[in-house]
Amino acid sequence: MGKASSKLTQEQVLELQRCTYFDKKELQQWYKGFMKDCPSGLLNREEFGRVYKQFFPFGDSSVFSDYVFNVFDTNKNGTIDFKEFIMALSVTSRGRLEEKLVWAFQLYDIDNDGFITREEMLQIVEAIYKMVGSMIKLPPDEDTPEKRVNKIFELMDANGDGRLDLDEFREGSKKDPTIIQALNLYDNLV
Ligand SMILES: [Ca+2]
Ligand SMILES: [Ca+2]
Ligand SMILES: [Ca+2]
Repeated sequence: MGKASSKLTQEQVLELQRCTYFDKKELQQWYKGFMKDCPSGLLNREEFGRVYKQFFPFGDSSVFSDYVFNVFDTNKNGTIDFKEFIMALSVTSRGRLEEKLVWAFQLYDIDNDGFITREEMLQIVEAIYKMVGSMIKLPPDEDTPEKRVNKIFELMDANGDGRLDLDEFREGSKKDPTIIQALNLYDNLV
């Protein structure tokens, strides 16, 4: 890519229309905002954390945003370009349930080996509690990350091997939709 510009080319728009649920106008708007927040066109971990903090000003979102960053950064090169950004936004805000499920699975499967272990789920749930825990009232059987993770595993780990594959995660999420809802962070914005 050449010099960063504040408008997408016709070609870029067409490509992004193919791989997102946004229309031309929305894409240009998001691009403008993205380039304003991030003139280099590449969002690094720290900048991403700062953007995230605006959504959760009262909690500590730093740990969670780090995990989310890893999922946004699909080619794992340490920065998020506009395409990665808008594709993640498209899935998390407008994607079909199945797409959201796969996206959420990637978030929880920190080492990307195709299974969510108890430890991985605990790390993510701890990060979520740090971010929103003080703002919401949790039921007594979920008021610590450990309890929450135990509950999720009881619900989802159908074969009892202590880890969740995508099928178990998919079936379990039908029983407990809050697992996915927790990720719909942009619902009021898009
Ligand atoms: Ca990247
Ligand atoms: Ca894993
Ligand atoms: Ca299992």
